[in-house]
Amino acid sequence: MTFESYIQIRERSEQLCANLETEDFVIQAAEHVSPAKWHLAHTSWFFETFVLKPYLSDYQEFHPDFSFFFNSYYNAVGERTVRNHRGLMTRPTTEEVFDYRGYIDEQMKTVLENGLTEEVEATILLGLNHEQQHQELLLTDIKYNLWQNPLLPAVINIKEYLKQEEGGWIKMKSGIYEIGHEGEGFCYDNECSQHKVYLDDFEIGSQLVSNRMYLEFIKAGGYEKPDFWHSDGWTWVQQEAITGPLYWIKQGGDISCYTLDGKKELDLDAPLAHVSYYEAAAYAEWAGCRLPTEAEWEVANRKFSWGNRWEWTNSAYLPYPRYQKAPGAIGEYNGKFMINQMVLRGASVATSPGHSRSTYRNFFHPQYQWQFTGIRLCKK
Ligand code: AVJ
Ligand code: FE
Repeated sequence: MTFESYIQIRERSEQLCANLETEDFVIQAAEHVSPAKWHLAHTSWFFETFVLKPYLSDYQEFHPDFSFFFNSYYNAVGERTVRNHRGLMTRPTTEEVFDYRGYIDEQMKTVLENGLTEEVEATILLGLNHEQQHQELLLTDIKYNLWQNPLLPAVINIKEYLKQEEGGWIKMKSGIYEIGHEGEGFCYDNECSQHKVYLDDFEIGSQLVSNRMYLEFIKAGGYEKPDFWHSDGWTWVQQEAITGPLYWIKQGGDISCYTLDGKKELDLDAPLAHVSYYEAAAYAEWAGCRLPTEAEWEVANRKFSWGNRWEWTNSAYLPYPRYQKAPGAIGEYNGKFMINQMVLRGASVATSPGHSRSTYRNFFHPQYQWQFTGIRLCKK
């Protein structure tokens, strides 16, 4: 690995924020999102904590309190800021966070140019993949934070609603398949070990559910009766007064939506985005279908390449056979979240280039709508 390949990924995080004003960097509109400033600092903290401190002799930390401020959830690293207080940190300033990034990159240059052991190289690679995950979170969190603003500002030129061709069904044969990662190239620990699964015959949609299709569900009273919903899903709809996907703006008969590129007319033929697992499951039930399992998705995806929305699967986020956590703090990266969350497959318009793959397992709690999440159906 070279400093050039490192800095290219690091710079992208800053490029995504190029049109933000200082005030935009600071707010945190909900506990599950973070301020842009926090993402920029936390990804630097990752390199400081897991590469610079252990491997660079005489490393001087940038600031003695940053380990506390920018630790996300690593108990083995120590105490940290309460999650829903991230937006209350007006200091360090945004400028200081950019200085922190510069300092970390300078120090990383020394590490990268000194020649790397396999162990350090693997940790840096994890750090870069971590940075890319946070690049997607930066986008989704900026969107959520600025959505609170009545001006509905345009801040990033991303086309969120790409057209897709009309769909059909792909027939898949029953049999024993292998899923999970094996061999060369980076993967997260949660993609291992590769293992066999038996799949019955199934049919999976060649395209994602469109806004138009989802609108039919709403018009049919999908949000007004419990029939199609899980119990938890229906409780969520009622408690949160949910009437549709996040970011839809209904005015009279017209529907527009908020995007990172500002308010746009909703393109009915584009793939639906910003639904929770509960909505995905209810829609599938209403349509007389079901969601694919993650194994079905992975096997079908090998022949096609999907990656416009994160697709909710019907699989709980659980360890694969022979799953092993890394020793120490890094072991907290994925494994401890294997409870109460659902697996999403694919990639989205906000995923960093080259970051996903057919074995990639994303995961979120079932009520969240703020990622670029969509629906692919399987026949019952
Ligand atoms: C895989 C997207 C659920 O949001 O916490 C960031 C990514 N892991 N830092 C998350 C992640 C560590 C993770 N998701
Ligand atoms: Fe993180």
